[in-house]
Amino acid sequence: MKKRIESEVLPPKPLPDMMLRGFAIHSSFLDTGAQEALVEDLRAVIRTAPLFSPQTAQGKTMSVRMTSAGRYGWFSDRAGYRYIPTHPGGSDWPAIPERVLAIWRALVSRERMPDCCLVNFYAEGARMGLHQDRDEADFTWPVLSISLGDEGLFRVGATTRGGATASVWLRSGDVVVMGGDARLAYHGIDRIRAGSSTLLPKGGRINLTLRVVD
Ligand SMILES: O=C(O)CCC(=O)C(=O)O
Repeated sequence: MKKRIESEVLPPKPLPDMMLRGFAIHSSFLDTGAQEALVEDLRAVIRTAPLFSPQTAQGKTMSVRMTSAGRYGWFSDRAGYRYIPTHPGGSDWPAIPERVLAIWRALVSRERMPDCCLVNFYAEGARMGLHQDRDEADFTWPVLSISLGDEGLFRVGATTRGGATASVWLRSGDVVVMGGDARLAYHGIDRIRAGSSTLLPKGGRINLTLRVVD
């Protein structure tokens, strides 16, 4: 009964503008005002939980700087990739900003909120190699990705390593739902196009990924 009442009063989930190998891409989902408001929210997150440069298990420093908001934050060092309950500096992760949760509600779920909002910052030259998001307990929940600032060349492959890939430039305000049969698809950012956006005064790209962890 509760479900019926909700579907009668709540708007339906918006349809994506394109599908890329099973990932649903909502182009320009956020207008400029919404993007600017998110950047303000993220400044507060980063003040509480400063960006850091994770190391891979092989001891390489990642070119992307990161922090998180939520019950868990994503972390990597010589011991491997994992979620941790506090910032590496020792403080609690800040709460996920309400405006970020509203995007999750609009595109994923109104009942279950994400546990982690990973904040990736790409300065010019930063990239993220092809990888799967598989540190979460339940792959029926999608990963939601929000792009802000400079454009990023997003590459998507199959759910197994190797084979064909397809790419698209993600622009500021684009939102991607990575779920369904493509939840474990390999994906990454080949490069950013420095200077392609004026959203961040010093340039660069921010990507948020929202995940249900456990
Ligand atoms: O920056 C992006 O668009 C992708 C980020 C990503 O793949 C990740 O955080 O796992």
